[in-house]
Amino acid sequence: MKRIALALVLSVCTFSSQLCGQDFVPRPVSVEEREGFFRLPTILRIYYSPQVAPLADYLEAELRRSYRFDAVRKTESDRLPSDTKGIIQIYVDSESGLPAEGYWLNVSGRDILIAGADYGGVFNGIQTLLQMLPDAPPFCDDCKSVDIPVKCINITDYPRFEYRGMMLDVARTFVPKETVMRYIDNLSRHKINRFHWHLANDEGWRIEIKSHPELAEVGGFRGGDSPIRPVYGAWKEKYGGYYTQEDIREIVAYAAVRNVEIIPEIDLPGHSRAVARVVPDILCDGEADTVATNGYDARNVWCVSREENYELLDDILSEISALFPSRYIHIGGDEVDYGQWRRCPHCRELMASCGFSEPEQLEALFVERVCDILARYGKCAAVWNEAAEAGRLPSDVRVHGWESVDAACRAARAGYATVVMPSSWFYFDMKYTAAEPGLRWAGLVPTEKVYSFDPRQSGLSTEEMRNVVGVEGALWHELGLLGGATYIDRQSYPRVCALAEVAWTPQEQRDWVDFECRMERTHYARLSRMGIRYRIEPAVQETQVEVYITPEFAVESSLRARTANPFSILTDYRWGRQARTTRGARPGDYVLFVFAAPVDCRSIEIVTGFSDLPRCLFVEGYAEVAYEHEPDRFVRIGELENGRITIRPAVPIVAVRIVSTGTPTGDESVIFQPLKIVAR
Ligand code: TNX
Repeated sequence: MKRIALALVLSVCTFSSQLCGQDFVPRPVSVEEREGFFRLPTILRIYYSPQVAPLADYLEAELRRSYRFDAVRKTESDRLPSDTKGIIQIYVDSESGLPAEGYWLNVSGRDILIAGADYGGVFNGIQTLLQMLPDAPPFCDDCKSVDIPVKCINITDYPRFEYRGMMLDVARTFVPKETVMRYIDNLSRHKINRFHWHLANDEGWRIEIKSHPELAEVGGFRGGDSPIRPVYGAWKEKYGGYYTQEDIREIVAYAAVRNVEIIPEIDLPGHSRAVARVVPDILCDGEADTVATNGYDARNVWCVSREENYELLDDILSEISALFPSRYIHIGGDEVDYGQWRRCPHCRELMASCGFSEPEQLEALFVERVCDILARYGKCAAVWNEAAEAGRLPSDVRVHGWESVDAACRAARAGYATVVMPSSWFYFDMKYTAAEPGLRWAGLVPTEKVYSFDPRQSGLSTEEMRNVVGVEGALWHELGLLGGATYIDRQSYPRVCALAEVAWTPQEQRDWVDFECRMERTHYARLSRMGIRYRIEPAVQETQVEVYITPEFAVESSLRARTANPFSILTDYRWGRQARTTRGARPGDYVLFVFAAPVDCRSIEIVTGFSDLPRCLFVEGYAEVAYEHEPDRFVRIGELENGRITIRPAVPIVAVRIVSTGTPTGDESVIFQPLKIVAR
């Protein structure tokens, strides 16, 4: 069925050029194809206005990557020569009347003109032009004979939203400088113009701060001799990395050429275990906890009442402000656990003296103080939506609504500039489909769902919609180490393509079938040429029907289970329920399942830890079974991998035991999922 549908889509593509046009992604506002072709000459002449000098170099480099020219001549000039034959002109036309970042692209038989409303407009026009260029011909000795035709066309185009963003979390998994640059480059080819760079969280501090070098030198690593516990896959060796200020300057400049503004984020006052391990004094009780790092509950929170904290933050933010030209610095504000503040005598005193009844008012106070610091460096704060609900913040704060559409709407209604990025549409660490890698707490996020998002459906009035500055996708990165080298690309693409079109193209011009067709016919091939290892839809598999059986058993363990999550939860085999122990695993810890009667099955899957996330697990261990014919002897049958194992006993068994051999992770508990036993 799927195949027939695809064939239909492709035939629509082939026969309706109007529907697919040049298969641009994102689709431009207005495209008018004309007769004829422009042929790229072997002597390439680029005319450019002074504001876009870097783009003349960029365009030359792009064209050279694909084609060979006898010579390239670049001329800085606002005016064209009388004979324009064969030239490409790129210029800023401040009187174009086009919206910001808009452009005209005009390809005639004689020349190619790109006029932008501003620098960004010219950059966007260049992207559209690059999408029109044919595949690179193989290099040849006599290039003059190589024909590189570009279809004659008139395009008028401009973005739907000024903020078209993508967030990358480099705290949970470190992403090397070159990969970050490549990521930004590929975003810019989709006319994404904001890169939200999540630089610090519980699991790592990734930016060099010269006045406090230990933040990155110590806080940038976990495991081994680091005070930060290992987590998320790197268990044995010390793992991490950070960007020097020189790296950052290089990346910022690289992004700026590509019309991408970088918004750095340091997550405050919660999600701050990494910095708290390096500078325990920032905490209310001044004691760094020794529990494993954890993205889900934020127990390491900066003390609000400690004056020295604001001095440290001033040092940090002054350096960050100097490095990033963006007006906004993202200071987090999500998932703050107020427990520490409730207990801290100084925070309680502060609450009393301010007349506060709720600790969340302290969060608002904290954000306000950080805003004051930022203001001194000419910056404003961006925050996650929780911070904006904690109290009234300065009116120039920008809010990222991630929890839900509603959360974003509340921020917009309250008058804040709002970036709409509800997790159920825009979190690309979620799975595409149930059988693929990723998290799933915000639901499955297939590309079609991303594409379907229209911020107007949120019920905001036209007036309130004006506060919606745009949309953003996010790639949180807890699973990066397990996902391997292709993880970032795979989770991002093709969802970024859909996001780009949500952000750029007028709603009336958006259509899923049309988008899919442009992707299939042309854009996937472009992604390949960009070197993106995008996700390929898994083939529908002829699956063998698996029948699960639920034999009765009893559990014995060296670990004690919590009252609310006893081992007996496992005995009714309901997937989704889990047993949870009172402490983490040490070497020698075991769980033994003893069956009431011998079990003859095809396989048993044993999963320790969360079902999607490598936490609270046996990081290393093995499984052993006792067979029916020799019930008192355990035979080792395999090693656990990332806390799990599927065993396939050939003959009936009476018991199975898993034994931990790994180093303790500092996890506060071990979680056990129900067994999955497949009938023979
Ligand atoms: C929630 S979104 C978080 C992140 C996690 C993410 C995992 C947000 C502001 N907080 O810390 O990485 O879920 O999907």
